[in-house]
Amino acid sequence: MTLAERVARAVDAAPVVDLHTHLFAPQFGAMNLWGVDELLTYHYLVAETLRAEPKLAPEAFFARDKAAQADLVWDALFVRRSPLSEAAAGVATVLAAFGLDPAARDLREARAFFAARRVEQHVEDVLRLAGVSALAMTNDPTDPEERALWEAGLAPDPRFHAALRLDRLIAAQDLRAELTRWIARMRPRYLAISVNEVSAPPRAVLDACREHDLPFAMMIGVRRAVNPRLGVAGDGVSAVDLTPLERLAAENPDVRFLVTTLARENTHTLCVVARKFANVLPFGCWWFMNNPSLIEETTMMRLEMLGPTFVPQHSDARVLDQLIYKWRHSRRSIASALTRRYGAMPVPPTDAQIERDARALLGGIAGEWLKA
Ligand code: RAT
Ligand code: ZN
Repeated sequence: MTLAERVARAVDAAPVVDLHTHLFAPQFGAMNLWGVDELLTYHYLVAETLRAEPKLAPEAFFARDKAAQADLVWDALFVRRSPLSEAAAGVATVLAAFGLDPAARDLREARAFFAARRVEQHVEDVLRLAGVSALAMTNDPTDPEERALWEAGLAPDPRFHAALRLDRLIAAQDLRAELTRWIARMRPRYLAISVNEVSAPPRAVLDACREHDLPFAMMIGVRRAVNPRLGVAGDGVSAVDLTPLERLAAENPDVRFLVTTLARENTHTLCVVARKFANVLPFGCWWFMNNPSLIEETTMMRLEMLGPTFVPQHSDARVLDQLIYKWRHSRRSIASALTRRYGAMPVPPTDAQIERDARALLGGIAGEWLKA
């Protein structure tokens, strides 16, 4: 077996702990999204469809029901063009994994397949096909639908861990009380926020992290609603100054920070910050970075600068079935970067070494931070 094959085998076998998704455990009912219409109306693909079909006004697209939107996406990106973008290729990978034809002219066969699935079995099959053993959700108590479920005493599948999202909760009048209440109710594994520029969070957030021994996740570099006509597909990116992150890590050595950046230009600086501060854990290739070439490049850079002490990827899946492609594709990029680094060692690694590293990178380190 070649080195590349040995590494691929270990990376494929390593269970994933997925540090950031937008998935919901089956107990959340209709909030748990799956199936071909959900896959095709993923906002990454909506943006690509509206770009490919400039005569289709966003307002006209969003006015249609979900199945009609999915038909439009299928026609624009799969029938009349080849699915070459990462998000489109991902749908093809998922369909093929279920034995469906990614080159079908319409969605009849795929819809019939998903309609015949039982949700409990589907969750098991997807987690197995993706090799995912645990994951973090994104939980926002300001969302009325989600809030009602938590208040009704919902207990999620133990593989689906809560992560308390603060993007909107942070504006609460009595943030301290809200945090106490939702930490008690959700038992989150970390607190999280997405920001454009880094600034110190309110004192109540850092206090809650200390008191409950919870990491604080910062997702840095998003510029919301650059094109508001695209709705959730309309956000952009900018490279940002990470000096405030250094200050935050230095002033709060007892708080652990999970950090991902959206701009490719910020990847290197984040590695340098992490070299200086062991309480900063770089994780994932977020959103516009979640492409095979950038995952490989980013993973190489992180391996060269940090060794195997980071979390190379998270899926950011919004639709359950996406776990299959996000992790199959990411595993390839991670294996390729690892193979190149092992190739630079004077003595080739043993199978046991490769397995140890693959397990740490795919799930071990994330599992420690998530207590999963
Ligand atoms: O990647 C995405 O789906 C984005 O829309 C965002 O949800 C982003 O990942 C976030 O968590 O803010
Ligand atoms: Zn996300």
